[in-house]
Amino acid sequence: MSAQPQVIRREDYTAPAFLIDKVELVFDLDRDVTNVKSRLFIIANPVRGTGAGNEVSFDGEDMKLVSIAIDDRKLGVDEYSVDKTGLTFTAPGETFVVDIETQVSPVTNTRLEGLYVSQSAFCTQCEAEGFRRITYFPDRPDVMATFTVTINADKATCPVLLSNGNLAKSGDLDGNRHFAVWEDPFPKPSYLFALVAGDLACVEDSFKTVSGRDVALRIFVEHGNEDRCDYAMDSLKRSMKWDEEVYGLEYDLDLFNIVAVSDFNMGAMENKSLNIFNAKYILAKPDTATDMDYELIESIVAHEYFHNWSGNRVTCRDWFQLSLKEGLTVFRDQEFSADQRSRPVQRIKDVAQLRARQFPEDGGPLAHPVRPDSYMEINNFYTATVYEKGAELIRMMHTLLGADGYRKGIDLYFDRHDGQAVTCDDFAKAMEDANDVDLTQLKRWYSQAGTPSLSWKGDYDADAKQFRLTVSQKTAPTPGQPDKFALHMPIAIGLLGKDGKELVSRTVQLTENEQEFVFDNINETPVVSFNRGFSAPVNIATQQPHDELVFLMGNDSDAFNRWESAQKYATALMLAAIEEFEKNDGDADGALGDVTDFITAMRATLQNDDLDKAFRADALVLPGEEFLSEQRKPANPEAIHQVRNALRKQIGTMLKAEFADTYHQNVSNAAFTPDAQSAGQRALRATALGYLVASGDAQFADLAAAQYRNANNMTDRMAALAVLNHLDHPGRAEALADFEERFGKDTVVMDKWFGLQAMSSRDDTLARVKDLMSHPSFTMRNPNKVRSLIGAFAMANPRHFHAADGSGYEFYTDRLIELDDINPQVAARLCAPLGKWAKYDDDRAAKMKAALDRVLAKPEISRDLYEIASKSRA
Ligand code: 0A1
Ligand code: ZN
Repeated sequence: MSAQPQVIRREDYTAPAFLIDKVELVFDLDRDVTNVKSRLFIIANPVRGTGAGNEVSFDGEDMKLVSIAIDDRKLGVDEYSVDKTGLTFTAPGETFVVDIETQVSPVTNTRLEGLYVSQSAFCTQCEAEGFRRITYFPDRPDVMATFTVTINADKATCPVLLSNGNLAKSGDLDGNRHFAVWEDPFPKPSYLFALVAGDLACVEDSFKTVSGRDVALRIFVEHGNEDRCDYAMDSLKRSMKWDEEVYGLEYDLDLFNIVAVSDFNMGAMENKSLNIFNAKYILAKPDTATDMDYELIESIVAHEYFHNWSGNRVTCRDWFQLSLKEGLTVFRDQEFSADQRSRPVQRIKDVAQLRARQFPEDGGPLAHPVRPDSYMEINNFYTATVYEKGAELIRMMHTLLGADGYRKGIDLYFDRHDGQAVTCDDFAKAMEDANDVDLTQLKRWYSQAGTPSLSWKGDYDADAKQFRLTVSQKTAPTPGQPDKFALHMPIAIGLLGKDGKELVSRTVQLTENEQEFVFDNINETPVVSFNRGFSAPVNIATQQPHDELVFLMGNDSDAFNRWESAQKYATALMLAAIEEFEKNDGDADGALGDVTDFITAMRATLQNDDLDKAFRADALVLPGEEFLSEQRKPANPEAIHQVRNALRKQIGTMLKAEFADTYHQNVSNAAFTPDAQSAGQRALRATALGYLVASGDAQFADLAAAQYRNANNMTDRMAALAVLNHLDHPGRAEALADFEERFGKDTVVMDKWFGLQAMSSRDDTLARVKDLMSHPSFTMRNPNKVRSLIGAFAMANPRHFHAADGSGYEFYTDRLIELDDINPQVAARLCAPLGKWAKYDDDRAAKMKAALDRVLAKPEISRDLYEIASKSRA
């Protein structure tokens, strides 16, 4: 990068000057030089009044222009201009045909945007702006066209040729080549274009839609992985059915293809009728995938499928509207999972994820609204804010309008906008019009960044039998937004009597900075269960007394708040102890003091057979080190690590007998099934094992080693290895060696092995991570490998990443600089942890800032990494 990248602003949006009716593409596939011919049927955009003499401007990067012709006349070099970002020429009229021939090099494409090679197959990734790396084109989502795609390729290495839509024709060509022609009848933006060609195995099934059409379902994987597609296929069929039942949305083509590839920047991609997946979110069988993997597969398969309507049939006008499709689709996949599994457990997971990923983003230098106002590189805005906070916004609309009102709004949205590229305002307008409501204030969630903090105070008037609840909200300034407005948020409230009976369950609408809510006919001082189900995505500043938290842990009818009360209690204990630890110079046990009451409450949860096992497993997990760091300023990673471990040790010691019972009672001899109930049983047993080992009693480390050896599924195997991972026990080395031997050839499974070692709290971790970089299975070119070894070290090993001598930062910075030349998108995503410098002590902050300076000084830094590093440094 030479000059500073240009900032793109939402307010500068203008409609495209020219539209494209039809695109015809012909690919001559070759690993080194692929030839792409593109024929574009262009029409002036009536809203712009363009025509002859106006400039036509196409995006294009990193390719060779072979020729351009207009209406079958080849242009001379003085009739167009081409530079590093695109191609311009003058329109001959209001409608015309352009032929463009380009050449690209798939095998050297390490950015994995555009057309590239993964293992031996060709594949594409075009969201957000990858299509411009294939051919010159108005690469923006509000230009929608029908595509006809011809693929010519070598028959032996590419027997499978796929693109969007329906297969129209196929046949042989000279020179051992063959071709296929695909036609997609639905107009789509270029970001939804996809092509795959390679020697892939296919697993087939079918689905009958509600109106009786048969849809062929195919999953393409590398040969040898055919037996790992069952769960993805089953998830796909359940998603199709759920969308018909809950949203009234039916699939619209006769074919739905999924391809799993090993090299992929993100989780998966919703290309029309040809979803491309990171293989890790498709492949699963009991001895290679954990329960968590199964869960993720189910939700990501659903997410991509749901995009067929929320994203593809109705898409985004511009990339500032990204949450229009992503927030809505995340909400849809969360609700799907809640319906397939346990609703409270799903909500707990979603909230834990929001807190771990989105809240820190919203409170740091990269904070941005759900609908951002500007960007340098759009790839940097596929964030937890756009996705997960965006989903919370939709969830609040759902809460406000009720299930029926929400559905009316959804129906109107799809009726009104089918086939269009629209905005978040259009979505909200459909919700308003269908329900005759005004969502002006709720819409502020689209534009205002930062996590609101709520405080509340209860006041009981025994004479009037009235309970008054005063609630106030405040949002701290974020970069570029010093002043904040009051937001509208639904707050679900429960009031409980002393005997645990629910006196009131009501959702109030908070719209003011401070507001009072009055509850009548209350006969006793109630205990407040606030923000049930996390009805608003906020922080709660008010600390409830410990005895009330214990009461809620045992009595709240809202399962989410039972969990939440345990988290709050544990957080309060640990934060107090961390402060004490810093004063008493490192005695974590002394700092914790007497934690018997808390542990007694944990015992009650553990032994409450009325609660499902998955819930109990979650409720027994202490808030993580990253979460605790967020609550402390400066955060002391060593203190946090020691205190949390000390509390785990005390829980393990005090509840040793109970955990041992739980462990032994939950052995299952049945064959592995991935259903939620069996998974819950395994999770509870794993939690018990974790605490038993944390007690420090050596027999339990032996137990973990035995569990590893005897495991007949990956979930139990990983649970054992996860606890052994931090120990000096000989079982650790044995298990790691065994794992490598068993799964060494399996790239998806080996990611777990790399990740574990990067997350170990052992003293030799950094040295080990450095060694592992030269392991034959490791490569900086594979994003999964980079994330599991390098990313996990920074994001899931605060103790070593933040080592006081700066060794963690130094190692990490070297990797970011190295990676930027290979894959800028992934490098930029990994840069965020260095941006948290303001949370740490002066010494660490100085080292982190120096690391960012070093990143910024890199010659030829990418736009992606520059944006994140410069904003983080500010
Ligand atoms: N739209 C996809 C995610 C995705 C986004 C960007 C990508 O490359 C920059 C790739 C995939 C989804 O939400 O699943
Ligand atoms: Zn998505």
